[in-house]
Amino acid sequence: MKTQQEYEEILRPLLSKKRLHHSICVADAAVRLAKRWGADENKAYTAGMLHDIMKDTPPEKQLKYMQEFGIILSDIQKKTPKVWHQMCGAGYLEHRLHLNDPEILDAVRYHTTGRAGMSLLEKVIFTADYISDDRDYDGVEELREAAFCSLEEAMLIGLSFTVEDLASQKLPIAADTFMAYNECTLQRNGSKK
Ligand code: DGI
Ligand code: FE
Ligand code: FE
Repeated sequence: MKTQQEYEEILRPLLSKKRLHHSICVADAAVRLAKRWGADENKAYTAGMLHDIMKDTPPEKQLKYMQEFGIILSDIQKKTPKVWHQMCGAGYLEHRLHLNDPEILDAVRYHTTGRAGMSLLEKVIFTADYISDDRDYDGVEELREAAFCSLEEAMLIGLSFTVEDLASQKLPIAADTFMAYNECTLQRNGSKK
């Protein structure tokens, strides 16, 4: 486990000031959620700090990295470049920074899309990214409150928001996003019966 300063030194050459600030805010939210829901606080901090490590890397360079790391894109994935930074980020952490904790790598790998069967740490990072202090969108307060009442309910609100937003722009939606969304709705309806 590195200190905040050490993580900042890793991230500073790769991220804009704003994105570095976002990463610090997500790490902070992730630790608060980890405390609330009993996830590993150190892993939550690390994954939160590093989750967007490839976000400011140009798409062409991300493609090169993914080739180097042996990441093969599906046809839909090829058409969703905004999602690449999650896979490329996990690959970069593993192959360039030699971070080998599979839980942290998966939390980064699915932080944008989510997926079915997410681990607690994956849910914590996914949700922290929506509620971090730097976020300011309509409904963020509602999501912040929800996240401390039910992580799954907060995820469903976040996923619905993302699916609606993408569909309104007629953008392709990642298969994992739908799988995560469906699982959240099914669990919720199941628990109501
Ligand atoms: O990296 P952040 O901005 O902190 O947040 P993020 O990793 O959730 O990325 C959000 C961006 O990714 C936003 O521009 C919407 C886009 N995105 C998320 N899921 C999908 C997607 N874009 C497409 N086309 N399809 C998706 O399923
Ligand atoms: Fe991201
Ligand atoms: Fe983020």
